[in-house]
Amino acid sequence: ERQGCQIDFENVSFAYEGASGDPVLKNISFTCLPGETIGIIGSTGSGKSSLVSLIPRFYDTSAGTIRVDGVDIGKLDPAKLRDQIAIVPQKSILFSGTIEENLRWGNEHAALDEIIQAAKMAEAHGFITSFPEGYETILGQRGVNLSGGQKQRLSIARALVRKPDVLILDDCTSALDTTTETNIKESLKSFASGVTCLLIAQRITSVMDADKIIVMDDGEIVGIGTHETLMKSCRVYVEIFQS
Ligand code: DUT
Repeated sequence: ERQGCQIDFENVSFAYEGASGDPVLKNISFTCLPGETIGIIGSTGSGKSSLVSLIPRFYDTSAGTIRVDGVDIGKLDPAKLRDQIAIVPQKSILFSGTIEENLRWGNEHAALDEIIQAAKMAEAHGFITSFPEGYETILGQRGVNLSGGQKQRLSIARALVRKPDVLILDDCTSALDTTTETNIKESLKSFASGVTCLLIAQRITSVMDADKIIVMDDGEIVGIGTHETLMKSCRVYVEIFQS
């Protein structure tokens, strides 16, 4: 059974190579317990994507330490680390090929029923089976064109097929209506009892029921807590709520 990983950030700072001026992340510290869902919210450019990109070591920190299950990720094999972590990026990356091939990408050995189960959790099974060719439907230039929300659901399904210990959703529900988003989050809860989940979002409603929410502003954490706590204590959070 999956447990999910614990993730610790300790005084992490980060600047993109060659960039001048202030670092993109300043003195970031937080703990995400195994199986927790953490929401991350903040204005555009506040550093949300940069923060999560450090976890699979797409970039290395400039200062501070990130630990996965207590081990400094600087000491872990990046390939092994990336095997445990699935990131669904802001812009879904699908290729010309069948839906099944797209969903299998990153886990070539997945059985078809695992793929279908993942697609069901991501609210994609319905529209997939509405195509005459179903999972054999070809995407891309000579195939069907999907809506932005359908692409997002396939990207989420692809990540679930990999059965990660850590699932990172980077603002990838923005094109979904709130009902679809809520349904996905509900099914993730059963799946996610064993997965640590980081959920970047623009809308407060997307993160409201997370175990805790991190509020980012200009590369810094300006609040961590539940929705109720932040509504009472975090000016930036209330501003986002009211906008
Ligand atoms: N940045 C770079 N190089 C990159 C990516 C980002 O210099 O390859 C800068 C842009 C911005 C800061 O880092 O000033 C933080 O960007 P990030 O994408 O992490 O912010 P965000 O909170 O995820 O913004 P958004 O909500 O628009 O995705």
